[in-house]
Amino acid sequence: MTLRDETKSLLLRLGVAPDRFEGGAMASFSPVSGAQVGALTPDTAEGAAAAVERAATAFRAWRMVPAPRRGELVRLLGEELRAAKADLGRLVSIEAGKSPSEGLGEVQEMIDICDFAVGLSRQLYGLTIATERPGHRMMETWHPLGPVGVITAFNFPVAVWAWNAALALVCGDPVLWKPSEKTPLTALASMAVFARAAARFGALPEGLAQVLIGGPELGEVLVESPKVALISATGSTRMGRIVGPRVAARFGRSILELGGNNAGVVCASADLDMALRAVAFGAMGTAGQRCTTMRRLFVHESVYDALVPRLVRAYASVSIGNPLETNALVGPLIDRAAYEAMQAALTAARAAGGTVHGGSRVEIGGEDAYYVRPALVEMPAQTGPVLEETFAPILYVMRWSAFDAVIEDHNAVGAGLSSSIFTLDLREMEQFLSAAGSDCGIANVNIGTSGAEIGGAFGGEKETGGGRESGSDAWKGYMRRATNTINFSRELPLAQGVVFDID
Ligand code: UN1
Repeated sequence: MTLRDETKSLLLRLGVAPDRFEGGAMASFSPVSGAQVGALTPDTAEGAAAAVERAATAFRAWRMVPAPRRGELVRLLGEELRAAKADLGRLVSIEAGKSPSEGLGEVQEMIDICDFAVGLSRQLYGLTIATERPGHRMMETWHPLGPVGVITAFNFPVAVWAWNAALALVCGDPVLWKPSEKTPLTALASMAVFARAAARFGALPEGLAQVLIGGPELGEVLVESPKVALISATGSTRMGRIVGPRVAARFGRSILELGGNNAGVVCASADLDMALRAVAFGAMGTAGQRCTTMRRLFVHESVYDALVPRLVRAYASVSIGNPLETNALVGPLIDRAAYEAMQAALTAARAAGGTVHGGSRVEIGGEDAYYVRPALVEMPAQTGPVLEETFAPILYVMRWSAFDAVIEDHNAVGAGLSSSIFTLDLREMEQFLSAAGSDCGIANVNIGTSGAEIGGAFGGEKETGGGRESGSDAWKGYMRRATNTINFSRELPLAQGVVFDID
Protein backbone atom coordinates (compact mmCIF):
# COMPACT_ATOMS: atom_id res chain seq x y z
CA MET A 1 0.00 0.00 0.00
CA THR A 2 1.37 3.45 -0.86
CA LEU A 3 1.60 6.13 1.78
CA ARG A 4 -1.15 8.02 0.03
CA ASP A 5 -3.43 4.99 0.15
CA GLU A 6 -2.71 4.45 3.80
CA THR A 7 -3.37 8.12 4.53
CA LYS A 8 -6.64 7.88 2.64
CA SER A 9 -7.82 4.85 4.54
CA LEU A 10 -6.90 6.47 7.87
CA LEU A 11 -8.76 9.66 6.95
CA LEU A 12 -11.83 7.71 5.89
CA ARG A 13 -11.76 5.68 9.10
CA LEU A 14 -11.41 8.89 11.08
CA GLY A 15 -14.52 10.20 9.32
CA VAL A 16 -13.15 12.77 6.86
CA ALA A 17 -15.14 13.03 3.61
CA PRO A 18 -12.95 12.25 0.55
CA ASP A 19 -13.81 15.55 -1.15
CA ARG A 20 -11.99 17.36 1.67
CA PHE A 21 -8.63 15.82 0.83
CA GLU A 22 -8.85 14.61 -2.77
CA GLY A 23 -9.09 16.43 -6.09
CA GLY A 24 -8.14 19.88 -4.80
CA ALA A 25 -5.32 22.24 -5.77
CA MET A 26 -3.49 22.35 -2.43
CA ALA A 27 -0.98 19.52 -2.23
CA SER A 28 0.08 18.16 1.12
CA PHE A 29 3.09 16.00 1.74
CA SER A 30 4.48 13.55 4.25
CA PRO A 31 7.99 14.27 5.47
CA VAL A 32 8.45 10.50 5.91
CA SER A 33 9.14 10.12 2.19
CA GLY A 34 8.28 13.49 0.73
CA ALA A 35 5.33 11.84 -1.05
CA GLN A 36 2.16 13.76 -1.73
CA VAL A 37 -0.59 12.44 0.53
CA GLY A 38 -3.41 14.91 -0.01
CA ALA A 39 -4.91 17.30 -2.56
CA LEU A 40 -7.08 19.68 -0.60
CA THR A 41 -9.39 22.44 -1.64
CA PRO A 42 -8.27 25.51 0.28
CA ASP A 43 -10.66 27.90 1.92
CA THR A 44 -10.81 31.44 0.62
CA ALA A 45 -10.48 34.69 2.54
CA GLU A 46 -14.21 35.27 1.91
CA GLY A 47 -14.92 31.83 3.30
CA ALA A 48 -12.85 32.68 6.36
CA ALA A 49 -14.78 35.91 6.87
CA ALA A 50 -18.05 33.95 6.68
CA ALA A 51 -16.66 31.50 9.23
CA VAL A 52 -15.96 34.41 11.58
CA GLU A 53 -19.59 35.53 11.22
CA ARG A 54 -20.82 32.02 12.02
CA ALA A 55 -18.56 31.90 15.07
CA ALA A 56 -19.86 35.28 16.24
CA THR A 57 -23.45 34.01 15.96
CA ALA A 58 -22.56 30.74 17.68
CA PHE A 59 -21.02 32.73 20.52
CA ARG A 60 -24.33 34.40 21.36
CA ALA A 61 -25.89 30.99 21.97
CA TRP A 62 -22.93 29.10 23.44
CA ARG A 63 -22.16 31.73 26.09
CA MET A 64 -25.60 31.08 27.61
CA VAL A 65 -25.08 27.33 27.95
CA PRO A 66 -24.05 26.54 31.56
CA ALA A 67 -20.33 25.86 31.79
CA PRO A 68 -20.66 22.30 33.19
CA ARG A 69 -22.91 21.50 30.24
CA ARG A 70 -20.26 22.92 27.91
CA GLY A 71 -17.86 20.61 29.72
CA GLU A 72 -20.00 17.68 28.63
CA LEU A 73 -19.15 18.45 25.00
CA VAL A 74 -15.45 18.37 25.85
CA ARG A 75 -15.93 15.15 27.82
CA LEU A 76 -17.41 13.58 24.69
CA LEU A 77 -14.52 14.95 22.64
CA GLY A 78 -12.11 13.21 25.03
CA GLU A 79 -14.03 9.96 24.61
CA GLU A 80 -13.95 10.21 20.83
CA LEU A 81 -10.24 10.99 20.93
CA ARG A 82 -9.63 7.88 23.02
CA ALA A 83 -11.44 5.82 20.40
CA ALA A 84 -9.49 7.50 17.57
CA LYS A 85 -6.10 7.50 19.29
CA ALA A 86 -4.37 4.81 17.25
CA ASP A 87 -5.51 6.17 13.88
CA LEU A 88 -4.97 9.83 14.70
CA GLY A 89 -1.57 9.11 16.23
CA ARG A 90 -0.55 7.26 13.08
CA LEU A 91 -1.75 10.16 10.94
CA VAL A 92 0.37 12.53 13.07
CA SER A 93 3.37 10.29 12.33
CA ILE A 94 2.59 10.41 8.62
CA GLU A 95 2.02 14.14 8.44
CA ALA A 96 4.55 15.47 10.97
CA GLY A 97 7.04 12.58 10.85
CA LYS A 98 6.91 11.83 14.58
CA SER A 99 7.98 8.50 16.02
CA PRO A 100 5.03 6.16 16.76
CA SER A 101 5.33 6.79 20.47
CA GLU A 102 5.40 10.56 20.02
CA GLY A 103 2.50 10.48 17.54
CA LEU A 104 0.39 8.63 20.09
CA GLY A 105 1.72 10.88 22.85
CA GLU A 106 0.42 13.89 21.03
CA VAL A 107 -3.11 12.44 20.93
CA GLN A 108 -2.75 11.55 24.61
CA GLU A 109 -1.98 15.21 25.27
CA MET A 110 -5.30 16.08 23.58
CA ILE A 111 -7.11 13.59 25.80
CA ASP A 112 -5.41 14.94 28.91
CA ILE A 113 -6.41 18.53 28.21
CA CYS A 114 -10.00 17.41 27.59
CA ASP A 115 -10.05 15.74 31.02
CA PHE A 116 -8.56 18.86 32.57
CA ALA A 117 -11.09 21.13 30.86
CA VAL A 118 -14.04 18.98 31.93
CA GLY A 119 -13.07 19.46 35.57
CA LEU A 120 -12.43 23.11 34.91
CA SER A 121 -15.94 23.55 33.57
CA ARG A 122 -17.12 23.38 37.19
CA GLN A 123 -14.31 25.57 38.52
CA LEU A 124 -14.43 28.85 36.60
CA TYR A 125 -14.37 30.68 39.90
CA GLY A 126 -14.23 34.33 40.74
CA LEU A 127 -13.18 35.89 44.03
CA THR A 128 -15.31 37.57 46.66
CA ILE A 129 -13.38 40.63 47.78
CA ALA A 130 -13.62 42.65 51.01
CA THR A 131 -15.17 46.06 50.38
CA GLU A 132 -14.57 49.24 52.36
CA ARG A 133 -18.23 50.26 52.06
CA PRO A 134 -20.78 48.99 54.64
CA GLY A 135 -23.66 46.94 53.27
CA HIS A 136 -21.84 46.18 50.04
CA ARG A 137 -20.44 43.12 48.43
CA MET A 138 -17.73 42.98 45.80
CA MET A 139 -16.98 40.03 43.59
CA GLU A 140 -15.50 38.94 40.31
CA THR A 141 -17.37 37.01 37.67
CA TRP A 142 -15.85 35.37 34.62
CA HIS A 143 -17.77 35.46 31.37
CA PRO A 144 -17.17 33.97 27.94
CA LEU A 145 -14.95 36.21 25.83
CA GLY A 146 -15.91 35.60 22.21
CA PRO A 147 -14.61 33.64 19.23
CA VAL A 148 -11.02 32.45 19.60
CA GLY A 149 -8.70 32.22 16.58
CA VAL A 150 -6.16 29.43 16.99
CA ILE A 151 -3.11 29.47 14.72
CA THR A 152 -0.96 26.36 15.07
CA ALA A 153 2.41 25.12 13.84
CA PHE A 154 3.30 21.84 12.11
CA ASN A 155 5.25 20.39 15.01
CA PHE A 156 2.31 19.80 17.33
CA PRO A 157 -0.32 19.66 14.62
CA VAL A 158 -3.22 18.57 16.83
CA ALA A 159 -2.29 18.92 20.53
CA VAL A 160 -1.96 22.69 20.47
CA TRP A 161 -5.40 23.02 18.90
CA ALA A 162 -6.78 20.82 21.68
CA TRP A 163 -5.07 22.88 24.41
CA ASN A 164 -6.88 25.91 23.09
CA ALA A 165 -10.14 24.37 21.94
CA ALA A 166 -10.84 22.37 25.11
CA LEU A 167 -10.37 25.46 27.26
CA ALA A 168 -12.14 27.84 24.91
CA LEU A 169 -15.17 25.59 24.60
CA VAL A 170 -15.70 25.19 28.35
CA CYS A 171 -15.09 28.94 28.74
CA GLY A 172 -17.97 29.57 26.31
CA ASP A 173 -15.97 30.59 23.24
CA PRO A 174 -16.29 29.26 19.67
CA VAL A 175 -13.02 28.24 18.01
CA LEU A 176 -11.69 29.05 14.55
CA TRP A 177 -8.62 27.02 13.72
CA LYS A 178 -5.97 27.89 11.14
CA PRO A 179 -3.56 24.93 11.13
CA SER A 180 -0.15 24.98 9.47
CA GLU A 181 -0.23 24.53 5.68
CA LYS A 182 2.17 21.65 6.32
CA THR A 183 -0.31 19.66 8.41
CA PRO A 184 -3.86 20.15 7.12
CA LEU A 185 -4.86 16.47 7.16
CA THR A 186 -4.50 15.94 10.89
CA ALA A 187 -6.56 19.11 11.33
CA LEU A 188 -9.36 17.74 9.16
CA ALA A 189 -9.21 14.47 11.09
CA SER A 190 -9.42 16.27 14.44
CA MET A 191 -12.47 18.15 13.23
CA ALA A 192 -14.10 14.87 12.17
CA VAL A 193 -13.48 13.53 15.67
CA PHE A 194 -14.99 16.71 17.10
CA ALA A 195 -18.02 16.32 14.81
CA ARG A 196 -18.72 12.90 16.34
CA ALA A 197 -18.60 14.37 19.84
CA ALA A 198 -20.88 17.20 18.69
CA ALA A 199 -23.38 14.75 17.18
CA ARG A 200 -23.55 12.84 20.46
CA PHE A 201 -23.98 16.06 22.44
CA GLY A 202 -27.15 17.02 20.58
CA ALA A 203 -28.15 20.49 19.45
CA LEU A 204 -25.17 22.81 19.11
CA PRO A 205 -24.87 26.21 17.47
CA GLU A 206 -23.49 26.00 13.95
CA GLY A 207 -19.91 27.23 13.68
CA LEU A 208 -18.84 26.39 17.24
CA ALA A 209 -15.64 24.75 16.03
CA GLN A 210 -14.36 25.39 12.52
CA VAL A 211 -11.17 24.82 10.59
CA LEU A 212 -9.75 26.99 7.82
CA ILE A 213 -7.47 25.15 5.42
CA GLY A 214 -5.04 27.24 3.39
CA GLY A 215 -2.34 29.88 3.51
CA PRO A 216 -1.47 32.86 5.68
CA GLU A 217 -4.25 34.98 4.18
CA LEU A 218 -6.73 32.97 6.27
CA GLY A 219 -4.82 33.64 9.47
CA GLU A 220 -4.85 37.30 8.49
CA VAL A 221 -8.64 37.33 8.38
CA LEU A 222 -8.67 36.09 11.97
CA VAL A 223 -5.96 38.49 13.08
CA GLU A 224 -7.73 41.50 11.57
CA SER A 225 -11.30 40.70 12.55
CA PRO A 226 -12.62 42.62 15.59
CA LYS A 227 -15.08 39.76 16.06
CA VAL A 228 -12.24 37.40 16.95
CA ALA A 229 -11.73 38.31 20.59
CA LEU A 230 -8.56 36.32 21.16
CA ILE A 231 -5.79 35.12 18.86
CA SER A 232 -3.80 32.22 20.25
CA ALA A 233 -0.84 31.78 17.94
CA THR A 234 1.98 29.25 18.07
CA GLY A 235 4.95 29.60 15.76
CA SER A 236 8.14 31.53 15.18
CA THR A 237 9.09 34.82 16.82
CA ARG A 238 9.07 36.28 13.30
CA MET A 239 5.40 35.35 12.94
CA GLY A 240 4.66 36.76 16.39
CA ARG A 241 6.21 40.10 15.49
CA ILE A 242 3.62 40.38 12.72
CA VAL A 243 0.60 38.96 14.54
CA GLY A 244 1.09 40.55 17.98
CA PRO A 245 1.07 44.23 16.95
CA ARG A 246 -1.81 43.75 14.51
CA VAL A 247 -4.03 42.19 17.16
CA ALA A 248 -2.96 44.84 19.66
CA ALA A 249 -3.78 47.61 17.18
CA ARG A 250 -7.45 46.63 17.36
CA PHE A 251 -7.20 46.04 21.14
CA GLY A 252 -7.73 42.34 20.64
CA ARG A 253 -6.24 39.90 23.06
CA SER A 254 -3.45 37.51 22.12
CA ILE A 255 -1.70 34.49 23.55
CA LEU A 256 1.63 34.14 21.78
CA GLU A 257 3.72 30.99 22.05
CA LEU A 258 6.75 31.71 19.91
CA GLY A 259 10.35 30.61 19.63
CA GLY A 260 12.46 28.93 22.25
CA ASN A 261 16.21 28.72 22.70
CA ASN A 262 16.05 26.42 25.65
CA ALA A 263 19.06 25.47 27.72
CA GLY A 264 20.15 22.92 30.26
CA VAL A 265 22.74 23.65 32.92
CA VAL A 266 24.71 20.63 34.16
CA CYS A 267 26.37 21.22 37.53
CA ALA A 268 29.30 19.48 39.17
CA SER A 269 27.03 17.45 41.46
CA ALA A 270 24.66 16.31 38.68
CA ASP A 271 23.54 12.72 38.28
CA LEU A 272 25.25 12.33 34.92
CA ASP A 273 23.41 9.17 33.86
CA MET A 274 20.15 10.98 34.33
CA ALA A 275 21.41 14.14 32.65
CA LEU A 276 22.58 12.10 29.66
CA ARG A 277 19.14 10.59 29.10
CA ALA A 278 17.29 13.83 29.73
CA VAL A 279 19.48 15.79 27.35
CA ALA A 280 19.21 13.08 24.68
CA PHE A 281 15.40 13.21 24.71
CA GLY A 282 15.26 16.98 25.11
CA ALA A 283 17.66 17.71 22.27
CA MET A 284 17.09 14.88 19.78
CA GLY A 285 13.45 13.93 20.43
CA THR A 286 10.94 15.00 17.75
CA ALA A 287 14.06 15.56 15.59
CA GLY A 288 14.69 18.81 17.45
CA GLN A 289 11.40 20.25 16.25
CA ARG A 290 9.69 21.12 19.54
CA CYS A 291 9.41 24.68 20.79
CA THR A 292 10.80 23.23 24.00
CA THR A 293 13.68 21.32 22.39
CA MET A 294 16.95 21.72 24.27
CA ARG A 295 19.20 23.79 22.05
CA ARG A 296 21.99 24.88 24.44
CA LEU A 297 23.80 22.90 27.12
CA PHE A 298 26.13 24.42 29.70
CA VAL A 299 28.32 21.76 31.34
CA HIS A 300 30.44 22.43 34.42
CA GLU A 301 34.13 22.09 33.59
CA SER A 302 34.64 19.41 36.24
CA VAL A 303 32.19 17.00 34.58
CA TYR A 304 32.58 18.06 30.95
CA ASP A 305 34.89 15.20 30.05
CA ALA A 306 32.71 12.70 31.88
CA LEU A 307 29.51 13.75 30.11
CA VAL A 308 30.18 15.23 26.71
CA PRO A 309 32.03 12.27 25.11
CA ARG A 310 29.14 10.03 26.23
CA LEU A 311 26.69 12.44 24.65
CA VAL A 312 28.72 12.49 21.43
CA ARG A 313 28.51 8.68 21.37
CA ALA A 314 24.75 8.80 21.95
CA TYR A 315 24.44 11.22 19.03
CA ALA A 316 26.48 8.91 16.82
CA SER A 317 24.39 5.86 17.66
CA VAL A 318 20.82 7.14 18.09
CA SER A 319 18.43 5.32 15.76
CA ILE A 320 17.20 7.37 12.84
CA GLY A 321 14.48 5.96 10.68
CA ASN A 322 11.15 5.96 8.98
CA PRO A 323 8.65 6.44 11.82
CA LEU A 324 6.04 4.34 10.04
CA GLU A 325 8.18 1.28 9.59
CA THR A 326 10.58 1.40 12.55
CA ASN A 327 10.63 2.41 16.18
CA ALA A 328 13.56 4.72 15.51
CA LEU A 329 13.88 7.56 17.99
CA VAL A 330 14.59 10.22 15.38
CA GLY A 331 12.37 10.75 12.34
CA PRO A 332 12.60 13.19 9.45
CA LEU A 333 12.80 16.96 9.39
CA ILE A 334 9.60 18.51 8.15
CA ASP A 335 10.98 19.63 4.77
CA ARG A 336 13.91 20.77 2.70
CA ALA A 337 13.81 24.30 4.11
CA ALA A 338 14.34 22.88 7.60
CA TYR A 339 17.30 20.86 6.37
CA GLU A 340 18.84 23.91 4.70
CA ALA A 341 18.37 26.04 7.80
CA MET A 342 20.11 23.35 9.83
CA GLN A 343 23.07 23.18 7.45
CA ALA A 344 23.37 26.98 7.41
CA ALA A 345 23.45 27.05 11.21
CA LEU A 346 26.15 24.36 11.29
CA THR A 347 28.24 26.29 8.77
CA ALA A 348 27.91 29.41 10.91
CA ALA A 349 28.80 27.41 14.02
CA ARG A 350 32.00 26.11 12.40
CA ALA A 351 32.88 29.66 11.40
CA ALA A 352 32.40 30.71 15.03
CA GLY A 353 34.88 28.06 16.17
CA GLY A 354 32.49 25.20 16.87
CA THR A 355 33.37 21.50 16.59
CA VAL A 356 30.47 19.74 14.91
CA HIS A 357 29.62 16.10 15.63
CA GLY A 358 26.97 14.64 13.32
CA GLY A 359 24.53 16.82 11.42
CA SER A 360 24.76 15.26 7.99
CA ARG A 361 21.96 13.89 5.89
CA VAL A 362 21.05 10.23 6.19
CA GLU A 363 19.79 8.45 3.10
CA ILE A 364 16.40 7.24 4.21
CA GLY A 365 13.03 7.66 2.54
CA GLY A 366 14.17 8.88 -0.86
CA GLU A 367 15.43 12.15 -2.24
CA ASP A 368 12.46 14.23 -1.08
CA ALA A 369 12.78 13.15 2.54
CA TYR A 370 15.17 14.91 4.88
CA TYR A 371 16.53 12.69 7.60
CA VAL A 372 19.59 13.91 9.48
CA ARG A 373 21.88 12.68 12.19
CA PRO A 374 21.33 15.09 15.10
CA ALA A 375 24.25 17.46 15.62
CA LEU A 376 26.13 18.15 18.81
CA VAL A 377 28.33 21.22 18.48
CA GLU A 378 31.03 22.01 21.03
CA MET A 379 31.26 25.80 21.12
CA PRO A 380 34.00 27.94 22.66
CA ALA A 381 31.45 30.62 23.56
CA GLN A 382 27.82 31.58 23.16
CA THR A 383 28.07 33.42 19.86
CA GLY A 384 26.67 33.36 16.32
CA PRO A 385 23.96 30.76 15.68
CA VAL A 386 23.84 29.77 19.35
CA LEU A 387 21.87 32.94 20.05
CA GLU A 388 19.10 32.01 17.59
CA GLU A 389 16.52 29.25 17.43
CA THR A 390 17.14 26.89 14.51
CA PHE A 391 14.22 24.47 14.30
CA ALA A 392 16.37 21.36 13.89
CA PRO A 393 18.28 18.92 16.10
CA ILE A 394 21.35 20.98 16.96
CA LEU A 395 22.66 21.09 20.51
CA TYR A 396 25.34 23.68 21.27
CA VAL A 397 27.50 22.59 24.21
CA MET A 398 29.57 25.02 26.28
CA ARG A 399 31.73 24.80 29.42
CA TRP A 400 31.18 26.86 32.53
CA SER A 401 33.00 27.45 35.78
CA ALA A 402 31.17 30.14 37.80
CA PHE A 403 27.50 29.68 38.68
CA ASP A 404 26.47 33.35 38.54
CA ALA A 405 28.10 33.71 35.13
CA VAL A 406 26.38 30.64 33.70
CA ILE A 407 23.00 32.01 34.80
CA GLU A 408 23.85 35.25 32.99
CA ASP A 409 24.74 33.32 29.84
CA HIS A 410 21.67 31.16 30.19
CA ASN A 411 19.46 34.24 30.15
CA ALA A 412 21.41 36.12 27.48
CA VAL A 413 19.25 35.07 24.51
CA GLY A 414 16.07 36.55 23.08
CA ALA A 415 13.73 33.67 23.77
CA GLY A 416 12.50 32.66 27.23
CA LEU A 417 10.50 29.47 26.94
CA SER A 418 12.00 26.52 28.81
CA SER A 419 15.06 25.74 30.91
CA SER A 420 16.45 23.09 33.19
CA ILE A 421 19.20 22.51 35.71
CA PHE A 422 20.84 19.22 36.61
CA THR A 423 22.14 19.40 40.15
CA LEU A 424 21.94 17.74 43.53
CA ASP A 425 23.02 20.98 45.21
CA LEU A 426 20.15 22.69 46.98
CA ARG A 427 21.62 26.16 46.67
CA GLU A 428 22.15 25.92 42.93
CA MET A 429 18.69 24.51 42.42
CA GLU A 430 16.95 27.19 44.45
CA GLN A 431 18.96 29.97 42.86
CA PHE A 432 18.05 28.69 39.40
CA LEU A 433 14.36 28.75 40.33
CA SER A 434 14.56 32.13 42.10
CA ALA A 435 13.94 35.66 40.86
CA ALA A 436 17.66 35.84 40.07
CA GLY A 437 17.64 32.52 38.21
CA SER A 438 16.23 31.28 34.91
CA ASP A 439 14.13 33.95 33.20
CA CYS A 440 12.01 31.39 31.32
CA GLY A 441 8.33 30.49 31.60
CA ILE A 442 9.34 26.91 32.37
CA ALA A 443 12.22 26.10 34.74
CA ASN A 444 12.87 22.44 35.57
CA VAL A 445 15.17 20.51 37.87
CA ASN A 446 16.71 17.18 36.89
CA ILE A 447 14.45 16.75 33.88
CA GLY A 448 14.87 18.15 30.37
CA THR A 449 13.33 21.25 28.84
CA SER A 450 10.65 19.49 26.80
CA GLY A 451 7.80 17.14 27.52
CA ALA A 452 5.67 19.40 29.70
CA GLU A 453 2.40 17.96 30.95
CA ILE A 454 -0.88 19.77 30.51
CA GLY A 455 -1.58 20.61 34.16
CA GLY A 456 0.92 23.46 34.23
CA ALA A 457 0.63 26.74 32.37
CA PHE A 458 2.67 26.48 29.17
CA GLY A 459 4.51 29.39 27.59
CA GLY A 460 7.42 31.73 28.01
CA GLU A 461 8.76 35.23 28.38
CA LYS A 462 10.61 37.78 26.24
CA GLU A 463 10.62 36.85 22.54
CA THR A 464 8.60 33.73 23.32
CA GLY A 465 5.68 36.13 23.56
CA GLY A 466 4.46 35.95 27.16
CA GLY A 467 1.33 33.87 26.51
CA ARG A 468 0.20 30.94 28.62
CA GLU A 469 -1.86 28.00 27.41
CA SER A 470 -3.00 24.68 28.78
CA GLY A 471 -3.18 24.18 32.56
CA SER A 472 -3.13 26.17 35.80
CA ASP A 473 -5.15 29.40 35.38
CA ALA A 474 -4.46 29.79 31.64
CA TRP A 475 -8.26 29.58 31.22
CA LYS A 476 -8.50 33.19 32.39
CA GLY A 477 -7.07 34.26 29.05
CA TYR A 478 -10.19 32.85 27.37
CA MET A 479 -12.70 34.72 29.53
CA ARG A 480 -13.49 38.29 30.42
CA ARG A 481 -13.51 39.36 34.03
CA ALA A 482 -16.18 41.60 35.47
CA THR A 483 -15.79 43.22 38.88
CA ASN A 484 -19.21 43.61 40.50
CA THR A 485 -20.05 45.80 43.48
CA ILE A 486 -23.51 45.29 44.97
CA ASN A 487 -25.07 47.71 47.46
CA PHE A 488 -27.60 46.00 49.73
CA SER A 489 -27.76 48.91 52.23
CA ARG A 490 -30.07 51.92 52.31
CA GLU A 491 -27.16 54.38 52.02
CA LEU A 492 -24.90 55.32 49.14
CA PRO A 493 -21.42 55.62 50.66
CA LEU A 494 -18.73 56.49 48.13
CA ALA A 495 -15.35 54.84 48.04
CA GLN A 496 -12.28 56.73 49.24
CA GLY A 497 -14.57 58.81 51.53
CA VAL A 498 -15.63 61.05 48.66
CA VAL A 499 -18.67 63.22 49.41
CA PHE A 500 -21.04 64.21 46.63
CA ASP A 501 -24.32 65.30 48.24
CA ILE A 502 -26.83 66.85 45.92
CA ASP A 503 -29.40 69.26 47.57
C1 UN1 B 1 5.57 22.92 21.31
O1 UN1 B 1 6.68 22.49 21.03
O2 UN1 B 1 5.04 23.84 20.69
O3 UN1 B 1 6.53 20.40 26.37
C2 UN1 B 1 4.73 22.34 22.35
C3 UN1 B 1 6.42 19.77 25.33
C4 UN1 B 1 5.05 19.48 24.79
C5 UN1 B 1 4.49 20.63 24.06
C6 UN1 B 1 5.44 21.34 23.19
N1 UN1 B 1 4.15 19.03 25.79
O4 UN1 B 1 7.37 19.37 24.73
